Amino acid sequence: MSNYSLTRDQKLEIYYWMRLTRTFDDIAVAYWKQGRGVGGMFSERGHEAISVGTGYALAPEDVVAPLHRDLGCYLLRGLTLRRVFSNLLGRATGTNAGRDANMHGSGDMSLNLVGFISHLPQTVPVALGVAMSFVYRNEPRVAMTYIGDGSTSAGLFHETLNMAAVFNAPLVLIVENNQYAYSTPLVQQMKIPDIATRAAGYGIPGNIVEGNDVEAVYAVTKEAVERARAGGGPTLIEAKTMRMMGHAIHDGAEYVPRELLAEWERKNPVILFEQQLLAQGLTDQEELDEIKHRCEIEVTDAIEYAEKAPLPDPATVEQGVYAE
Ligand SMILES: Cc1ncc(C[n+]2csc(CCOP(=O)(O)OP(=O)(O)O)c2C)c(N)n1
Ligand SMILES: [Mg+2]
Repeated sequence: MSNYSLTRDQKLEIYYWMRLTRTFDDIAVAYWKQGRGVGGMFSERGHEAISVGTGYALAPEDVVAPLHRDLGCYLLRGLTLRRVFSNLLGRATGTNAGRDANMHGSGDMSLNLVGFISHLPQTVPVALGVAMSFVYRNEPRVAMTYIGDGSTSAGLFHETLNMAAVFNAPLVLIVENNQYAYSTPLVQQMKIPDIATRAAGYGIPGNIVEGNDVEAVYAVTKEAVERARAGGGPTLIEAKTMRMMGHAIHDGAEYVPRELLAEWERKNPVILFEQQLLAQGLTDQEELDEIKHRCEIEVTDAIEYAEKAPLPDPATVEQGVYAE
């Protein structure tokens, strides 16, 4: 365990981002199940400790490229719920102005947030490019990105990690091992139980962390980020969790054993953190309930805003298109 400790205010801030993410997720899933959604919707249920704990370890000047289950990271970097829900409803006020009613492309470089590239794992070489730009400019900044367990089987993951290692790039790569890639369980994907062991093949540190424990996720990430910033090179962190719903909203995940889900529901990262905060004597149920209530108000506001927002003007269809 590292020496990076968090203050009470920081812990409550982390709790707020996790709770906001979960509230958003719960309401958005219900919204889609009522047939009111547009396009696709990925649930990040179960990933809250990873997206928030890792994102919180970055400095504002660092650059992060989150994926489809990292809503918490987008939000804590400053992407507003209004813009996120607008995007999910394909509105002009969304992050990609209605080009993709999903999280794809939902970045904002003014927030040092690279938009999610749908093609997996293309975000990894992009993040390496960002990290190398910091080396060339001699800036003490770090790039961080994510990859799913399934996507680590793609060649690009290996090529990029090797290059990052050789160039000593300030890159932190978070493997979100949620045990499934669509309907493919990890055991059908690789013969090793721990993806982090692959880091040794490139000569870089590979850490394993309990992905539902936000304080542990924060500590291991913060250590990797500060090592990268100090010129210590890249780190791979495997955060173990469970995808608690289907791949996306259309997928009922009937192929996932119910006992496995029940086992991981007992390790619900948001509830686990609540219990830790209470046990540490840092808060009481009343304050936690107040935060929950605030999150519900914010999500409701975002939905109302997005529903009233305009659809994109067809005349703008060529904006942002660079190919001929
Ligand atoms: C190159 C490419 N092939 C296929 C897909 C379709 N696809 C989207 S997510 C996904 C599964 C990814 O699994 P994993 O990497 O474990 O991430 P998770 O969704 O579990 O977080 C697939 C096959 C894609 N986006 N890109
Ligand atoms: Mg997966």
